[in-house]
Amino acid sequence: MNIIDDASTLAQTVRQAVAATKATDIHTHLFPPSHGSLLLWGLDELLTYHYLVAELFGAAPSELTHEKFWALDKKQQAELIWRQLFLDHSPLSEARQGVLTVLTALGLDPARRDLNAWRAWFSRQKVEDYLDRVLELANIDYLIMTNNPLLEAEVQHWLNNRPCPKRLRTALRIDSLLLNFAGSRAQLSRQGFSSVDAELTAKTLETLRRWLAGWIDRLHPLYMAASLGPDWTYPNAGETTQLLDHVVCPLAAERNLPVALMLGVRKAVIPALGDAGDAEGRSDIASLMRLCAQHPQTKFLATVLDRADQHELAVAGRKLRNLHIFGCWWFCNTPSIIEEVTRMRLELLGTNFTLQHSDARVLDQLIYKWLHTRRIAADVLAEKYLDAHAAGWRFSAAEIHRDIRRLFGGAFEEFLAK
Ligand code: HDL
Ligand code: ZN
Repeated sequence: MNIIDDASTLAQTVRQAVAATKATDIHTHLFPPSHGSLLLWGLDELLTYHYLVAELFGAAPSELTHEKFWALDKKQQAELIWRQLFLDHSPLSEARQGVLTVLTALGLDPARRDLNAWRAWFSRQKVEDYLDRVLELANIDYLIMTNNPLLEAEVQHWLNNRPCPKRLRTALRIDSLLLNFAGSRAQLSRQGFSSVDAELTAKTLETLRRWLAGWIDRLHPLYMAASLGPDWTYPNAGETTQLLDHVVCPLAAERNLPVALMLGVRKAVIPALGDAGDAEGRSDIASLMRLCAQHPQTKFLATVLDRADQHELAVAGRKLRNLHIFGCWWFCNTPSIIEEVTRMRLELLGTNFTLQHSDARVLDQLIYKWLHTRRIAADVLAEKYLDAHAAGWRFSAAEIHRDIRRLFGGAFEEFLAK
């Protein structure tokens, strides 16, 4: 075992390991190329990412109403965003810098400021090959999608057995079931589950277990997931508690599938913004801990949207062996918060957490979301290894690579296999 004796070699080895280690992207909104327009990619999709749509209305003159923006076609929307957020106001936000990082990584010089030249380049890409190229540039071994078994636009592709590359794995997204059971009954009926009463009777709960088990058998998901709001508490007298207790958690335990809970989203606070209209709030981590304790045979993954909840979540991750903490989600996926949260999690959890997921909605974003994360993680990890070195510990390169892989997906895979 070649032990590293000096600090500068140690820091260099850590940085090389962070750059070289394949990451598993455990939460994205990407789709197989065979699922057609569901898979977003290319310049105009990059520029009309809902993060940039939100920023547009903070920069544009008030004459630009939401309605006027949505009346434009995708190309016109992209050009307006380019003008407002890159030319008239400099690209200093994370989402804007992400576009620049992607262009540079693809060999398209952002300083040229030439949308049409870049559009021509993208038009020459074949999506199946481009997918592989992006995964290589982002240094990802495989990614996990978000698959909603109650969304007709998605369901049709799975029922028609459209092909899906092995490097795209599934996750069953069940917000609609947990939060809008009444509104889910029509789609359940269209899938042949018409005997679902409005009330959550024992018979209905059994039917819902059968329906969900059918999707597990069809999609072979790595986990089931739901995003819940700041108002979520557990237990309570509502349907979400009953569905967690009598459908989701028992089935998850039976199939050894984790339940991923993404806490703190305040949905559609500005409906006119579409996907950009969500905000966030504090979550009740005590409810998460009660759920984990109530279902000791079920494994839970969790991430939170509010920066202020991150410490309490990390402490919860120290207490519960069936809870695994992951990612710097959404409004926490910014350099300053990734740095703060990663440092805190290393200090509280060692390597027992998953450092990041991209949450990418546009394929090309994988490049910047992982490049930016690796840049920040390398600095924080080098600091922590140097602290241990200064305290007298000595590392081998193999141990460092082992640790980094754990943080970039290995700990998640160990948790799945538990
Ligand atoms: O609920 C989620 O999975 C969130 O990630 C939302 O999709 C959100 O709109 C998003 O894209 N965040 O990055
Ligand atoms: Zn997401």
